[in-house]
Amino acid sequence: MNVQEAQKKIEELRQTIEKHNYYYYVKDDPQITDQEYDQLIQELIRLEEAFPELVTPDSPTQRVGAEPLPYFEKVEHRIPMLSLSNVFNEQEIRDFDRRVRQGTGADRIRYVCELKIDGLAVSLEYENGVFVRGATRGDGTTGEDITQNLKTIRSLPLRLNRPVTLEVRGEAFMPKKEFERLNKIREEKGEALFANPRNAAAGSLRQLDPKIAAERALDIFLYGIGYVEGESIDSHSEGLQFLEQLGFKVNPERRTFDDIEELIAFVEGWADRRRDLPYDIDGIVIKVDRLDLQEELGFTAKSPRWATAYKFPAEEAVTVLKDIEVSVGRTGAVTPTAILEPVSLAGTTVQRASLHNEDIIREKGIMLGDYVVVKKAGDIIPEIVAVLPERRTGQERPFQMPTHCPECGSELVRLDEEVALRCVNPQCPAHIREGLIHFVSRNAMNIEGLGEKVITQLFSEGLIQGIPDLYYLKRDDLLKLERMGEKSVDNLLTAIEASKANSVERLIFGLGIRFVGEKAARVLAEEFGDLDRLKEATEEELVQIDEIGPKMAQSIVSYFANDDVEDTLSRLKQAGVNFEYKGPRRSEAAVDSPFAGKTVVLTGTLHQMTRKEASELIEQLGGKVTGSVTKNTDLVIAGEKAGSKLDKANKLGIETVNEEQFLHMLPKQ
Ligand code: 3B8
Repeated sequence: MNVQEAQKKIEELRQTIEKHNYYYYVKDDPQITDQEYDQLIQELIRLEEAFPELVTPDSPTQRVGAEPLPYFEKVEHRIPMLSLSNVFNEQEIRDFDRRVRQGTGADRIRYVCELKIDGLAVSLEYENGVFVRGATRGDGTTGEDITQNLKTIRSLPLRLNRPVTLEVRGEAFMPKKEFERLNKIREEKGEALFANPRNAAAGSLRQLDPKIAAERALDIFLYGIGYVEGESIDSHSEGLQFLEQLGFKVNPERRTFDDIEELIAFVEGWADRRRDLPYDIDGIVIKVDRLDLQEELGFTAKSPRWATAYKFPAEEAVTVLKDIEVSVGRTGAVTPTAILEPVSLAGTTVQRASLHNEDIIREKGIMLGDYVVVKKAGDIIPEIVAVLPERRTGQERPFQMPTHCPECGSELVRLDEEVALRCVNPQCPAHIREGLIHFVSRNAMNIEGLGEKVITQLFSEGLIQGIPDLYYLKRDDLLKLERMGEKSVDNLLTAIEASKANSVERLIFGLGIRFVGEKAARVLAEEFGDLDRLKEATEEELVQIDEIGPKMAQSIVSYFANDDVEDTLSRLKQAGVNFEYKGPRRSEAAVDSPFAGKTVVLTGTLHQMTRKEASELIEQLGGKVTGSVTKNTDLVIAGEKAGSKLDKANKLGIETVNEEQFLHMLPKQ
């Protein structure tokens, strides 16, 4: 093969590869297999090795393998890279809209809303359609040249569909999955973990050695044009379409609005839906669509007047770790809890955070007095995700786990393969008290008026020593307690009495058998029908059941083998507590149910019931409810504002129904 032939073949290969790159990484819709793609790359590498003079910087082979840099070159932005002003609530959105209307004299404005990707702002320059330079925002005027690192991002086109010269802006980010993968590897290697995907993305792009970025699957969405030569574009939405046509990855979740009410509904709708996205967003960007109006509005010193960012309530905050409290849970597990300088997080004030166990304290290198990053995951207790060692003063002190139970003084033990330290003294008051709190809790026996406070009070007054004592409480004894009037005592006794009639899955869950959660408790109830039958079950019998594994089976059998448990159960029975399952039995439920044996995913908002209620119904009807859509999913129930899960189901050709259709599938009452 001569140079001319090689040149022609190389050019063909590059175009083919870039095209498939586009389908795979930008469109998320691969047209060839990974092996076929690899073959194309290998062929190109072979040819480029044979004709090194034909290698160009925009060749797909040049995405990785560049040498480490001594430092980053500075880049002056031709047009400053400003940042966005923020708004935090509906009122501030309306205020923004009013300012825009006043500034332009228009009484109705068309806006474009985009997801605000939580990553690192970058600028990309293309000359005649070839990627020549990429930079960070820096201080807005001067950034750093991170071209080598940006080239490793597969969705970033090295060559555009047309030979345009332009500068585009976007957000480089790390998908959540990649972040988890990366942190898992770092954890295994004993390396410091990244606090969140944004830090991980920024950390990767600020490395002088591009091999590090190349090992991490970063991604990029483009959202704006800095400058472009020889194009006439009249609106931001046209601009985004233009970027898409050139081969850039532009976020599909964008919408234009002529009505501010609809815009507000859209923006607020994302506060919850964002959790379903495969990447982090921290808000919604609102932009005036017409470029002439943008120009008319202009900029303040720091940010454009034609755009703003609606920020979701922060789900992460920085605060000081004042102390670590150690408590004993109902399984005897000793758990450390962080006592924090109060800080506002996702709309509430947080003063405590879960530390799970000692290993986490050691892994993250947490010291008393440290600045820490706290995060709210869903609606549950916040947790500490990272320490900020750069903010240490030298006054921080290391934390030592106690060797003895803080409640009963017995020596703590670490059971095989477990991370948690445990107090194994069954008489430990903490143990018993926590077990009682669990027993009465909402998802267990659901005894109203009996919370943590009252249980602690009853316990410390010696009125209850164990679960069955609850059912033998005397009105007169209760009346002697502080802050307990006749009315509350009667209400309490009524609630306790009512709990006797609960279907047995609540009791099974409430007993606090290790590894038996709410779901397993229901399965056991459905399977055995009553507690006396379950008590006699053997391990072999238990592991026959789909949802019951060997660990749980063993735990159940050894629980019922205990003499104290025998006594507890007979006293409960004597008190009149129901031992029977009141729902449809497994074998009956499965008959004729459209959910029997089906794997179902619920997404979006339901109006006739909560997702939890829906999922209980489906399970009673023999279905299995899971959290994510995969090829094993049989049915997706999509409520209002269903997002990526619904998209995925459609893509995979999985049957989907809306809420109304779902209601029709349920048996008539
Ligand atoms: C003007 C427009 C800054 C931004 C902008 O997803 C400006 O538009 C900006 F001065 O920072 N993170 C986006 C995102 C960020 C910005 C933006 N649009 N979608 C983002």
